[in-house]
Amino acid sequence: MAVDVSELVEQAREGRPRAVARLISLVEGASPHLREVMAALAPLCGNAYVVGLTGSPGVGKSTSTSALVTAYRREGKRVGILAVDPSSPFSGGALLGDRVRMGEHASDPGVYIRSMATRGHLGGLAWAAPQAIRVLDAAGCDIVLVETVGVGQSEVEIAAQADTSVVLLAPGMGDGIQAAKAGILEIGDVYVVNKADRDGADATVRELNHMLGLGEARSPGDWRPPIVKTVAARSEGVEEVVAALEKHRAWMDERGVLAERRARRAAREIETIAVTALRERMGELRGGKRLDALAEKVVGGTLDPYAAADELVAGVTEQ
Ligand SMILES: Nc1nc2c(ncn2[C@@H]2O[C@H](COP(=O)(O)OP(=O)(O)OP(=O)(O)O)[C@@H](O)[C@H]2O)c(=O)[nH]1
Ligand SMILES: [Mg+2]
Repeated sequence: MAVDVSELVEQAREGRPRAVARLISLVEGASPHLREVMAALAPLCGNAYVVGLTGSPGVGKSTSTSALVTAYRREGKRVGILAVDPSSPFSGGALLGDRVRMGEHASDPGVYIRSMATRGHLGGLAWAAPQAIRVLDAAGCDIVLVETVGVGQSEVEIAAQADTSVVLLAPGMGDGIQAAKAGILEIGDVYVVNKADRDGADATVRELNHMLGLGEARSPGDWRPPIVKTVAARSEGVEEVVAALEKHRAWMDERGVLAERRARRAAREIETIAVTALRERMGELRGGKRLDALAEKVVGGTLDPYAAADELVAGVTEQ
């Protein structure tokens, strides 16, 4: 099917949701138009503020996201939501519940909701999410909220892609100890103890506070991640979360940290694209004669594996 990329980008800029959806599909599906789309988007990006939300399953990420959207919409901001499921190869299905939970925003033209599965993607989350974020950014979103279930590496990856990372916990989930294990104490810029209507919320805050204080002694100007208690289901504490996000943004702006983070993010993105391309070509070579020939030489002792690798890399990068 013929695709007029500049027309699509134009329509997305006008805020047409179908054009936005189409563009995300193009970048997500690694279509032949991927490069053209990314080139068209490049000069339009850089306005959106990207907030990552992560935490264990069921902690209240979607409910919190929805409440945050309501708060930002009240300020007249355009909001993009990217719900990333790193454990599923299917887009949509597992996140159907989210559609329902976000239902109140589904018909709001100032809100884009998109779910994305990343398992099975070459490069996974690190490859797929930034491109969808770019589409939402170029489409004029002021805020992009990225929700990821905290499983394994995914929360670290999403934290690397966000301007500000929110880590959610809930009382009584044994989260405190798990938090330390999973290393989330290093990635949170803002911590939210949700379900504060349940017993044990204060204990969770205390425990978290204690663990955050155990790290290295901070210098006076350092960011100290705040802990906010919320009842997302009743939108309680959500204004405090918005305030904490604003504060973190201002802190980063003042110190040039935001620009630094974004540059690091771009560097990671370039690296991921390059490595993914190299892997693909290696894969093509693996089935071919070049690698076989090199392997034979290494076994025969006429070539050492480093020299063989150099030759292989040279072969991969020549067009
Ligand atoms: N009691 C209580 N329940 C809440 C609160 N916030 C969310 N819930 C409920 O907790 C359940 C899970 O909420 P979700 O927002 O779907 O949690 P999630 O982290 O997005 O879940 P996954 O995406 O499946 O990982 C739902 O039944 C919510 O209604 C809260 O503040 N208090
Ligand atoms: Mg969810």
